[in-house]
Amino acid sequence: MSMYDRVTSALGERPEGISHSEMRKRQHDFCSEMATGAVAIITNNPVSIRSRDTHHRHRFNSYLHYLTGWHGEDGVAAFYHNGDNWMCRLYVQPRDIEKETWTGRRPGLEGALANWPVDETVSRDDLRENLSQLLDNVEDIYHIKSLDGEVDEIVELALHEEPKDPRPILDELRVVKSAGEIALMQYSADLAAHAHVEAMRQCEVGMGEWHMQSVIEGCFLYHQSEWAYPSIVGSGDNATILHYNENTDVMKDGELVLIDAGCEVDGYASDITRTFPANGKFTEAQRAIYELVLKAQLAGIDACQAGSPWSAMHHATSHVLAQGLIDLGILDCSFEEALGEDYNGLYRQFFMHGTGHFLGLDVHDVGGGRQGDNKPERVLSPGMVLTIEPGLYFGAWREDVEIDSKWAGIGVRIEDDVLITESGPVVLTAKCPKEITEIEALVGSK
Ligand SMILES: [Mn+2]
Repeated sequence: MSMYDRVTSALGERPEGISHSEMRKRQHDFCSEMATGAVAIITNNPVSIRSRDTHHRHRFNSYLHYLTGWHGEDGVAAFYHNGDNWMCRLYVQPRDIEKETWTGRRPGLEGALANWPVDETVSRDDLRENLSQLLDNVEDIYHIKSLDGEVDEIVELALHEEPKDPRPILDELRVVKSAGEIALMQYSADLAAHAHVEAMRQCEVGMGEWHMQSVIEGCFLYHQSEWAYPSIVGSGDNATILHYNENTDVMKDGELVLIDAGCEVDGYASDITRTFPANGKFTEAQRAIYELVLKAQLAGIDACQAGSPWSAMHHATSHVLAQGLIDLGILDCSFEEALGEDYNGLYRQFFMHGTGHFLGLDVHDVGGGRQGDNKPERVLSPGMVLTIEPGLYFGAWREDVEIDSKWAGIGVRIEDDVLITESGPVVLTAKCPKEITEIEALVGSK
């Protein structure tokens, strides 16, 4: 059985995408937060040049996707109240056989109206005149700037002041996931979990980091998915570089391999990190660090309780790591010094990132909560999905801190996706093993 078929048979049915009625409810909930005289404009993401006349693969704007499911380039949704109801007007590229021959099919005005949850469609060619008219004498305009230059100009001419930002309203809606969204996120998590399992199975000393990347991303593509963020495959010291994604080194005997990779299903991201020995057997030092990070991760997951403040999970992982670093003799100080007054103590030399982030249509999803966000602390509630991903990094290349040769070159991160429920945390990525015995049995077992 090919690895792709093995993943297929392990996966359940792919869930239906978000229904039109759910998108209509989102539109309703969004518009209800605005005054009836307001107009909200949601644009698509711009295309970006990859080389000369070739573009990067386009990724739809998550807000436009959330409200309308529309992906077409140049798409713009405008929400306005017509006196009786909130209306969703969608500007789309009109049918054009000549252009479609080159760049692909367009649903056009009729197709978009028939098959997307919108009330009206207007040609993008008429945007300037039509949208300007809609905005005439409107004082409350909601608009996200810098995505669509033409819309920016139209809004600027109509308003002469800064538009309101619709994101705070939409982010509050997006941060709590519906049953339909959770089903998609579970599938996304399952696919990424099985892809990681295959990478561990295929791993052999002497293979390239890029081979692991091809296994993981091949599994995504084979199942009509793609990466949610550039895959990180770091072996040896590369595992200690947080956003390493060159993936160009050969995996050597005695090294750890850290893979941080996740996929997208109907826009919903998964985000998994696993760390394993290239040769299938942890050394004593690697095992000690791995066990400590795993202990911290389990404590972090335990702290994902409805009603708990966002920071509880970071505090939980930090306590375990600070004490563990002392117990291993890596930090020679008191627990108070290791942890620091504001969780910025000596342990941060080896754990320099946050414990997690929200997950959804964006891999670092909306809703705040990330360390450094200067907002009131969020309280976890059922339907929220976040990652728990503590790590410890002992880069041999670091000059800022003294690292005993015993630990040099060890980088470990363990990351799962966690759904908050009334009855406690549910690990969506549970199908990806993380116990040492499971990993040692898996690596190289193809
Ligand atoms: Mn993550």
